[in-house]
Amino acid sequence: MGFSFDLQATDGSARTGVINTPRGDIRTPAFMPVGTAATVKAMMPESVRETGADILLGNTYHLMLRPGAERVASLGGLHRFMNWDRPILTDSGGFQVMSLAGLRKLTEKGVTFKSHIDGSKYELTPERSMEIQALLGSDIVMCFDECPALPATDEEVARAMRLSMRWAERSKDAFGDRPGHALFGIMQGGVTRELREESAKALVEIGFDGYAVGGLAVGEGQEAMFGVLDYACDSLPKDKPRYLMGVGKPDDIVGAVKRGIDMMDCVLPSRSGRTGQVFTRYGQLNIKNARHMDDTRPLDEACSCPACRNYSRAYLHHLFRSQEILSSMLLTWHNLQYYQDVMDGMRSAIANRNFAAWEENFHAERARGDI
Ligand code: PRF
Ligand code: ZN
Repeated sequence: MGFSFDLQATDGSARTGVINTPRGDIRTPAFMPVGTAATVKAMMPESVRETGADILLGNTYHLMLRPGAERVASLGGLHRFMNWDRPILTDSGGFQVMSLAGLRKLTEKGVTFKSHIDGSKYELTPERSMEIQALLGSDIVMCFDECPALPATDEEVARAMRLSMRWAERSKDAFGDRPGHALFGIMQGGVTRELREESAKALVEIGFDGYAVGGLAVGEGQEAMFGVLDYACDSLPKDKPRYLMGVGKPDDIVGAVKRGIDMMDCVLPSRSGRTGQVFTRYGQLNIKNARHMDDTRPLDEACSCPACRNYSRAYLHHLFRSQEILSSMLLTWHNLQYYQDVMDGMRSAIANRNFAAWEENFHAERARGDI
């Protein structure tokens, strides 16, 4: 059995379907929890699965530095290493090099950089990124690209996009033919329509199993991001999954799905869980706040997660204030559950063709605010 995408229903531009892989199905629209260092921080993989996640994201950059891609391969691959046997998508490394590594040098060939862990020197090229992602055993491999930080000049955005398109071609050649594994191209081009369309055309010409929209959520703001998505999705093939990289807050995700996005990933639910930020249907709260000190209610009485089924806000407040490890575990679980429940709600709404009503209720509940 190979890799395929079945589009099952659409409602306006929103889509629902299933990506079939040898490691299991991915229901779309899908949210991918981030497991950067071969773990979704503070969560056991079976708990991540219990929230409803069908797929995780892993990172080439972090795993090549520690513990090393060759080591993961010799230990049986990333799935076995971290005890997650369902699909894993890996990012290609370039974006993380630009945001995390020291002393970077970018050439036509690739990027050289110093590790943020011990300062030692590494090189990443499209070819090495494909090799690392194969060593990890990634199910969905991302092309090696360059994402410029915004704001940037049009010339700079165009240069990075055209380099990324040449790297996309090299990525495809290096990826080769790997039945059951997919390679996704990454669109760049900032917030400039002509550059986005040039990028989409170049990627479609090369031909990929799926298409990512990169270069967004890098400081341009939600309105500008939605503005790009309004036309970017139309320039991509209807029969292939579309992945918006590194997005986002709950309302970003809903707006992206409304505009035709099928997959997303973000550290927000897991990272926020560790800083006491909690996402609920009625908006965000910070469990650190003194008003939760004597509150016997759960975070959300409708949530099925263990934080909500078994514990009061008062207890969660106490755990956070005491810097107990269980605080990170419970709040991360709850946030991931909330994100997966939003995805589940959208999938059902699109299948029933009442996405507009679902979206209206989503915004109305958040506007209520008294949490
Ligand atoms: N490229 C890659 N990874 C990414 C991005 C990108 O543009 C983004 C942008 N939001 C997040 N992660 N390869
Ligand atoms: Zn909960």
